[in-house]
Amino acid sequence: MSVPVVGVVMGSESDLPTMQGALDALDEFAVPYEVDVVSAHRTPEKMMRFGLAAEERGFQVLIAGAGGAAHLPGMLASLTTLPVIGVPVSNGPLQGIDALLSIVQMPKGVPVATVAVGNARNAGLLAVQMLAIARPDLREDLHTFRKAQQDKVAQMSARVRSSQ
Ligand code: RP5
Repeated sequence: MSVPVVGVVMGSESDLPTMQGALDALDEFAVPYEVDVVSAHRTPEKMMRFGLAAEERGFQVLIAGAGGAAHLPGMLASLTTLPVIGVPVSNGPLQGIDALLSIVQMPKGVPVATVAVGNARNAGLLAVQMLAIARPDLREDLHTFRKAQQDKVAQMSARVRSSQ
């Protein structure tokens, strides 16, 4: 078993369908991760334990998804110097805008990276890019991934142009 290098946490099991995008991206690049439910307001002691132990446990990046007031990414960032990527989860009447503003408006001194509402896939990809700083094999895989995206758009372009 590989040692997890990315810790993926979310405030509730109800966040999992959204956060699956991050897990899928990490799987695609064969990046080992650990996933858990850690709630900032319902299990604050577990959040403290997780955040404080994250570095010595070998994680290199944390991804934290939460909806509503979304304290989890910022609170975890306050407990570790590891980079934390927050995923605003759309949950409730404000459709994720509440979570987005809560995460992106982190006061100065403790940064939190933020992706678009519900875009956990980008959180996974950003984590891979962070790891690739020290992993030439991952960087190569990222170049291959980007090339595949370009090829898909080239195919779209050809289809659209030939349909007119
Ligand atoms: C937040 O409250 C969670 O991140 C979730 O997005 C939201 C609702 O949680 P549940 O009521 O579905 O458990 O803490």
